[in-house]
Amino acid sequence: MNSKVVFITGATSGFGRATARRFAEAGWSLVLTGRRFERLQELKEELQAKVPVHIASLDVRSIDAVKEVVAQLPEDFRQVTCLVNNAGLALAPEPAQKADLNDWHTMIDTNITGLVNVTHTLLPTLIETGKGASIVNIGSVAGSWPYSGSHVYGASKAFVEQFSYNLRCDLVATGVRVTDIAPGLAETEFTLVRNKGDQAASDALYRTTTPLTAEDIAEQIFYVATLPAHININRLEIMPSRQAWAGFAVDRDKE
Ligand code: NDP
Ligand code: 8X3
Repeated sequence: MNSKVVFITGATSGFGRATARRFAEAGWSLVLTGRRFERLQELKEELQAKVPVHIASLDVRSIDAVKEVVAQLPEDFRQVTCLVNNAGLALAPEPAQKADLNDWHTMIDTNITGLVNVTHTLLPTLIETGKGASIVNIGSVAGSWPYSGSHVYGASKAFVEQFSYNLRCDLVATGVRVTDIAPGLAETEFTLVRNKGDQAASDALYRTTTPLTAEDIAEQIFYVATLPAHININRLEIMPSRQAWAGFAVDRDKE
């Protein structure tokens, strides 16, 4: 049995849940966190016959909560080898000038503050694990490519990208690897959350194309975390083959 431990934020849905299943297939012990505890319980029930599973309700925005969850890890789950910083969300799909400031703060608090909270708290453990340890941060194509309605979301993912590179510089002699995984269009609950529960809006985005699946991204996360210890994938940008970049926006006079 593989005794390595993966710590996943946002394991209640989408990429995080698929990642839990992928690492379980390979025999890793799982620390699964997220705010919706019932979903964590369901996932634990599904996977505990295969591997050891520890679940903890966690809102990554609270540093006190993060510290408590890490401090209370049972002995067999303490030596984390891989941290998957996946918890995150987009809100306010409308243009910046129409967006609610609270939504901007929620994205900053979750995608930036939450991610640094968990990273800072687990860094000593990951450094102790050393060679072969990894931090896999979930960024987005929105971190590199601007589009209308991305405002703070894309900017928060640009933070994830640069933070990942900067971490690499500091951790280069520790054996701890850092990767920014930047997915494009992927069908999860992401668009449902972005549109505040509007299932029709979510269905409309994915229905007439072929988006990535949560399992596609979980496979990439597992891949980068299980490469030989001397290899670091710095950034992996993944789009569905039916997605590409749009052109520049140009404001024109009416003729
Ligand atoms: P989902 O909405 O399906 O999953 C998001 C996860 O984040 C949930 O498990 C949710 O758990 C968790 N989460 C949200 N806020 C918090 C919080 N404050 N504390 C702890 N957990 C939280 O979307 P995805 O799986 O698609 O999203 C996962 C990551 O991938 C995000 O960072 C997203 O930005 C990124 N991404 C998504 C893409 C897509 O097209 N789907 C493309 C590129 C990047 P809970 O609500 O239970 O707390
Ligand atoms: C989510 C992908 O294309 O909606 O990060 O910005 S996209």
